[in-house]
Amino acid sequence: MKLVLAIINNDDSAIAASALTDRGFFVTKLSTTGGFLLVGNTTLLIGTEDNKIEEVKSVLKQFCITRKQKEVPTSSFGKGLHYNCSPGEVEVGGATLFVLNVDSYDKF
Ligand code: 2BA
Repeated sequence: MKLVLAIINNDDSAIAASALTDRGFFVTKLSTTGGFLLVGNTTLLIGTEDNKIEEVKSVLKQFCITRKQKEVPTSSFGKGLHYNCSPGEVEVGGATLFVLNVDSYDKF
């Protein structure tokens, strides 16, 4: 059993979660914030069997698009952190995936 943590763009989250649930995966959606841009993104938690990990990756590859995103140096939470940086653009994935081993999995 594995737990996939997939950090994806908010705009892709509904279609990606829906594609996963259509294929029988169980998905939890968390609202998260990237530490660099300090803007909202989405983290999906997907608990699944080892032999299904490639299918999860393939679905996320299909529905999560790489974008250019502007740095916002005056975002309220991050105000001051990038004070000396001029605003620029960064490429934001697609999806960033962590695949963790699960010691135990129960539902009561
Ligand atoms: P953010 O931290 O807001 O990062 C947004 C984008 O800014 C990144 O896109 C990358 O292009 C750039 N970036 C991030 N940290 C940087 C740094 N220290 N120096 C230079 N450029 C940097 P992605 O790599 O596609 O990451 C998208 C989001 O996925 C990140 O949002 C963060 O929430 C998460 N993430 C990515 N890698 C991670 C990691 N190793 N650990 C935890 N979260 C990660």
